[in-house]
Amino acid sequence: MNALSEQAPTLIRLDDYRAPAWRVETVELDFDLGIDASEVVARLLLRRDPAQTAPLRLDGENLQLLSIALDDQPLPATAYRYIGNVLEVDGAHDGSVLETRVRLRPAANTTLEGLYLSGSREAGFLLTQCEAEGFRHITFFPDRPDVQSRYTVTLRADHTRFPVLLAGGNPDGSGKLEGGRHWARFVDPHPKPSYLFALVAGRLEKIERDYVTADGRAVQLKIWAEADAIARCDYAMAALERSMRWDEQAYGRNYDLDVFHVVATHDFNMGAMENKGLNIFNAKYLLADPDSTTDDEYRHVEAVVAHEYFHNWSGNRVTCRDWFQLSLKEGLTVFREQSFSADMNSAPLKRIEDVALLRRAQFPEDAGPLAHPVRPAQYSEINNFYTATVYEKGSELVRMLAGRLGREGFRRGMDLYFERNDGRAATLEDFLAALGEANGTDLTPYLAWYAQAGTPRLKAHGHYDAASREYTLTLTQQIQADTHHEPGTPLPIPVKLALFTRNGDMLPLQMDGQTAKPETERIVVLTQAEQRFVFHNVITAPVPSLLRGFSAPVILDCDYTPEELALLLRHDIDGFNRWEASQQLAIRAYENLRDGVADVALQAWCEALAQLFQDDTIDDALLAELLTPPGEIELAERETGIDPQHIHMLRERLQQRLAERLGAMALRQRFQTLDAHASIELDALSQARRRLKRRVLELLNLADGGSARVLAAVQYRSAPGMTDRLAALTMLVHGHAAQAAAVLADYRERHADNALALDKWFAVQAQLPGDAALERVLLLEQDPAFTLKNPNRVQALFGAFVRGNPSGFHRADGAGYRLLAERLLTLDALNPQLAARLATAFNGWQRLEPQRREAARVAIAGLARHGALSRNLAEIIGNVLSH
Ligand code: B3K
Ligand code: ZN
Repeated sequence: MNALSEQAPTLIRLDDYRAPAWRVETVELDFDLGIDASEVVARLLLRRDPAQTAPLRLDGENLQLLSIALDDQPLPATAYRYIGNVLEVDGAHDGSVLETRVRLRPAANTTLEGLYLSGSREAGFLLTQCEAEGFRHITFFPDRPDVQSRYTVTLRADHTRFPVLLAGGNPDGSGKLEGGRHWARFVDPHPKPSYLFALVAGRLEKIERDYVTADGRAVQLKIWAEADAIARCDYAMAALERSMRWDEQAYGRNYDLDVFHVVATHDFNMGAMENKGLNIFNAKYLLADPDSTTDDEYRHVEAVVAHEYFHNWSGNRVTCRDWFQLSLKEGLTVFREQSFSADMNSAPLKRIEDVALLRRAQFPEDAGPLAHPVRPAQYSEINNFYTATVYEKGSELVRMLAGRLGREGFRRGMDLYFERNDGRAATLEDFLAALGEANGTDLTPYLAWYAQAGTPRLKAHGHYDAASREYTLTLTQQIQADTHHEPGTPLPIPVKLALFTRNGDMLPLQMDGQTAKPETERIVVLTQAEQRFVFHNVITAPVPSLLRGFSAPVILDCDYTPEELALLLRHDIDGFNRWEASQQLAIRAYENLRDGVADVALQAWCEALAQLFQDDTIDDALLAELLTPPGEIELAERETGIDPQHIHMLRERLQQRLAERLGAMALRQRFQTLDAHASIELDALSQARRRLKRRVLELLNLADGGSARVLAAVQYRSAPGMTDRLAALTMLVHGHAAQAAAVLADYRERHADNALALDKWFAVQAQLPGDAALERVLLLEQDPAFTLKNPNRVQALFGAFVRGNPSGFHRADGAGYRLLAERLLTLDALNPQLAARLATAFNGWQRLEPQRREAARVAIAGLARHGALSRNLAEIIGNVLSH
């Protein structure tokens, strides 16, 4: 626990931003690496802002200062002060060189921030994680993204223990030293902020590929992993090449160093990190092979490899002025990654997955006590703001802008953005200015989106006048307060729409003042609190298809009848809106069941899907998604007095009604047809078949559990790859099938040496529905393979339980909440970032039904009273409790 955590948390405010008084032009870092102790010498060439008088202050946390010199003169103790994570130095001037030497303790660093050890003392390797503020755990530095410097890094270490030495930048020599030691130097020609610094040292294997960029640079691509994992890196390498080509073609962006290193580690707090020239990945998002990786995971690997690579421009070449601008790089890069994945796979499915994620993760965040604008106004611990809002909603905002400007206009804007801000630390205003200016338009009204928390609500009401053949669509938006709690301004909300006849044909959309031939799809932009849009020559009362492709991240409220939704579900050619119609209809059907009223919507949903189930022109993967109602978290979002176990039960019943309508026989036949193609191929068709097969088996389980279990048991044994095997395992375990114990034991043995596959073994069990989950979690904690020190394992057991299993976590007796509170305390002492992330599972407790709410409150309040929480956990608990 560091000193700061015992003080009252300081709030950092966007409005307090000041340009740095001191910058660092060049940094020379010399590392003498060892597992227990490493020493770092840093030589900083300082530049002073002539307009400011502040003394030189550098950030530094948990550093043991061994020596300090200014302009080659050792400093007397009276000339500097190291107090409260700040080193203040007297006598520095513009052009001074400050040299510090510090000692670090990598093996004792369980926070996985700064310099730390991955794996065991004997076989593991050293690595760094700096974003957001980890560099100050390595050396004294103005550790803020608007200080950009050129880095020269020299690593020295024992040759046998650390045969591979890597840092960001281009290699600049290496050699032998006395005593079995060696050295390697790296020079990065591109000035960068400290959060992009990285090093790796240890025993690693590599795969290599030569790559030539579109502008002719020869680049060596190297992926590094421990010996037992290197055979699982080929897919990532191919994905990297695809990403590099795509960024050249879609954005004209080329890679800019001679080498690009990617390293896999099993000990990582997040998905991956875009350090300049040396990306570091959580193994979960880099390693892949058919025997241990599901289709979904393959797509995640491809997406994360692309995401980190794309950061080289959106993040590294153009970085953020301060951490409030985080979405400038993250929202934009998620958008770029989503576009890439849509191009590589199925675009409508990608859109469905992205919106489903937004609704599952971001909407609840935005609706509860952790809500914050995409550009927050203040924070205590920046690591708590790597949120779904900054990432996913941030991406939606970029998507709206891209849609508004059109393909070419957006590219023109992005070109200007990169050109104008290359090498700079930019703001969201800079981004909107470049996009706007390149298109001769003012995009500043979109800034309002970045300043308000909460999901906007959009109401739509249509009126058809048969006599005048006019259709009037009235759109109304709810106005929310902005960052400063000032009454907000209306947001610009682009609504992509189409009108359908009752036969499912699209109507031409003719609006006032329009001369060109009317299109059948167009975007109208709502800019006021309420607006009417009138369409002429509409020959029949239409059914509107609104917000096509989810053209704005809002909650739409439209007075559709179940028949109208069923019509869109059958006929809409926008894959996303077709799915959306199914989702909306399923919600109504769910409400029919919940309220015990006439089941008109339930009938309409089942009938429409039964019809589509027979339609062999529809894509298998899309069909699988159409057959899936919204998840339990989404359903809960619409309610107050939430009982997650009741929601689970009702959702099961809803699916059972669908399964019965489709019929056990038809489901079995479909399963068999799909199963005849069982393979490990990764092409879209094969993946789509596996996706539908899984869904069909789940439905069959509800219509005829006996035969589904027999099929699942066979599928488990004969599965050619992980997708099918895990689907079968999950079904048997969650259904408490007689075979469950045997398949779990088999899986355990089969994948004992593969940490990522074993994580899934933990997760499947932690997601047992209902009260049974908690006892299983307690049992699994005792498993020799469980450890609180590995974030993936913690997520596999506790993350899956508290965030991926509402009916298991939310027991009526509150035992789930007490367990989480207890484990958070232990975890917080080891890894505050991880503890804080897990604690977000308490979000939304205020909306639980009274008994659960009280149990949750007691558990959270108990945590809050605990004196020594980390700043990370304290901020989350404080926020969760205070609203
Ligand atoms: N930029 C990193 C995330 C860093 C998180 C720091 N707590 C990965 C990414 O978004 O690409
Ligand atoms: Zn990112």
